[in-house]
Amino acid sequence: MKSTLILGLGASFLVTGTIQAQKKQQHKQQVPNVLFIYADDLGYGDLECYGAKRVQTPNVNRLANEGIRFTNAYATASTSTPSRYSMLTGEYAWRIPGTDIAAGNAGMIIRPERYTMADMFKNAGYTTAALGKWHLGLGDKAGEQDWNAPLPTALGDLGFDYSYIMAATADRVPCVFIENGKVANYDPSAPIEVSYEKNFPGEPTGKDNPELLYNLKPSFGHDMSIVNGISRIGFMKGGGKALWKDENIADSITTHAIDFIKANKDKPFFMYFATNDVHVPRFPHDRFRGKNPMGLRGDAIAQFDWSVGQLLKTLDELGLTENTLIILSSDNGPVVDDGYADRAVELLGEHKPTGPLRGNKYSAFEGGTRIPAIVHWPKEIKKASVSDALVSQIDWFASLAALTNSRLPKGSAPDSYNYLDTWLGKNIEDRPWVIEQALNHALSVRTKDWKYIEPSAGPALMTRENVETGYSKEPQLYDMTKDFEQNNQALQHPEVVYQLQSILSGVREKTETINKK
Ligand code: NG6
Ligand code: CA
Repeated sequence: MKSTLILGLGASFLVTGTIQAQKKQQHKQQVPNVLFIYADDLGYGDLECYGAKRVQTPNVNRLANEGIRFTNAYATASTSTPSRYSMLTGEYAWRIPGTDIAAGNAGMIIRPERYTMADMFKNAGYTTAALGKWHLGLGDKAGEQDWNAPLPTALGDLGFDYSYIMAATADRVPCVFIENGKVANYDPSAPIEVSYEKNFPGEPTGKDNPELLYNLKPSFGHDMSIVNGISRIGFMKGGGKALWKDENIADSITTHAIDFIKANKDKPFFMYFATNDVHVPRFPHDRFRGKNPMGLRGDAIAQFDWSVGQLLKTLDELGLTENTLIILSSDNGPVVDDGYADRAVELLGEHKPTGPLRGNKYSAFEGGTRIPAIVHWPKEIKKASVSDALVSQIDWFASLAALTNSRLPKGSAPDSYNYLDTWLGKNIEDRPWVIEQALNHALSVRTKDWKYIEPSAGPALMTRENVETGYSKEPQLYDMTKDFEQNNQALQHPEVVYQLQSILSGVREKTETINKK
């Protein structure tokens, strides 16, 4: 009797213990939502938490004040398409032809059979979404899309359950949002035609009809079809009600993102939230105008910060902030005049879009690829910090796969390594080297101490953009512990040049690997 009682008690303790353990386990396994906030052309010096003084970014400040702010974080390329390609596939874009700045009618650059970051999240049980700027092509074949029907290949084939995107950039046609592979708000009375070769008869262009440019005029290029009083790259016809108004782009993207978060609040979600800000044409909503001395470029930064704030507010209201991992970054460095007469150069004042870095968007220099990067996850990151660890966006794929306990199919994300602990501030382990790609495909290798830029052809200065490219026929070596790429040390340190060249050729040949899972 006694022994039965003890046995019985023991059993019930055991049962309670198991339930608790299960609950704990479930709790432990409650994976975070992952929200990527990916700005366009936002520079290392464009946010208050990175030293900007002439524009306020309170919402991004909050993320930095509660999370990890990185000072040595890199995009893989100094322009959008290769940078985004690499990030979403975990493979350097320069390995794959056809990954340079895409036209608005490019075919889908990441092919459906490719295992993407979105596939990884989907397989891990997440609901996935892409919002905003896409710039990685749509449909099967360049120039052959029928924009009046569902596209045969779109983001649904890349692991995204939901998408509300711009095909390319705001300065490229078609100027419509595409929702789940179809033009959003489609207007049957105004069928859409797109060409990057020739204009459609009778359609005005920025070049021939500058009087129709009531919102923004180009400073160079961007003189083809006119939509919303702004001329663009490429020709389009039709669109009617579906055409976007530039001043509402941030509102549209943000509203759709909020709707998605609300609809998926009870299950884990992955959202790729890629803003149009602060890319050209910069034409933010009226309510952001005139609050900073830098004109439209400053207003676009403020609008970006507002979008961040709206997402944070939504997460706060739904009680999701604690267990949402937010990664905020940019696809490449900044450029002040990127082809529209928006007075960004004249009104810049003391503001330094790249902070102390040399070069800009397009460059082999640091200004092209070193970007702001902030990681925020209250549940895991209890102490805010600034991390000087050397990190690259190429590693998000493998790092997030580790986070979600995902096993990646053989051959997928070949250039991505798991640096989750560095990203979460658990340590400050550097990547041994980071590879950066310039517009002309010149590659650089950055280690903690040095940066090597391989010789390449091309102008030292892009005159229209006023961008120092860093291209040179001579090998360049910079001591990153001393200054910001001012003194080429290649002749003084041939052994370092040799060492970095070997890393680069090893990465090219795929023989140089990082000894990490
Ligand atoms: C350039 C455009 C520039 C911008 C860039 C792509 C001209 C003269 N310049 O060719 O305005 O659109 O492409 O930027 O057309 S990115 O951030 O999407 O890579
Ligand atoms: Ca960009």
